[in-house]
Amino acid sequence: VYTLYHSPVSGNSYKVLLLLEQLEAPYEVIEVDILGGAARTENFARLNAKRRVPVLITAEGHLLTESNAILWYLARGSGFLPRDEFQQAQALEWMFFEQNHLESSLGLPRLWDTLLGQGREKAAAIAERRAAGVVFLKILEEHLAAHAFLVAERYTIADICLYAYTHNCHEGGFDLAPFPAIRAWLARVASQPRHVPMPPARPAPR
Ligand SMILES: N[C@@H](CCC(=O)N[C@@H](CS)C(=O)NCC(=O)O)C(=O)O
Repeated sequence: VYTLYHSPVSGNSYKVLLLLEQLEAPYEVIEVDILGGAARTENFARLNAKRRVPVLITAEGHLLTESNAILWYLARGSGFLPRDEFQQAQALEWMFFEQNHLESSLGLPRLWDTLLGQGREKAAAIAERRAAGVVFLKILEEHLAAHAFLVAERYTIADICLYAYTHNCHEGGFDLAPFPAIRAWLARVASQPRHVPMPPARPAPR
């Protein structure tokens, strides 16, 4: 049985939960109230010095952080990771793009503006992330206009990874209307067997 330290507002946590569900793997969840600061405590730092979720504990008691490393570990030997080594590298290519570019531009306006209600204090940073995010959405749109899925023409952990912060980017003020290929791909991902939705962001009281 896996143990997942998880937050329902965290897209990085959601990736792992979604794959565990789709693998039909046995797991238990320990919920961490990250908006209340529960990941920043000394107690939590003893578990993960980076003070972040997700954290996965394997049945053998090994601990793994970094959502995309966890996806990779869990997907080995399953249909969610391509067998072909070049396609594996292509999956990583998208997953690094997600961590370097997509997560921080699509995800942070949702966190700052909607979840934390810091839209006024962080207005300049949010505008900057939104502008950057549109550039990255265009890159994704161009690829998905020619491919049903990100890699290998089928659903893999690369799709799970990029879905996490793309499907809810409207909660951070993005408009996906100009991106029909992304919208069609989001629907394809959401219709995969054993898909579980991520709870919508509850706006912070202003
Ligand atoms: N690169 C890490 C990022 C993890 C991360 O940023 N986690 C956020 C939630 S999505 C977190 O735990 N934040 C807690 C905090 O800021 O106090 C991953 O992919 O797992």
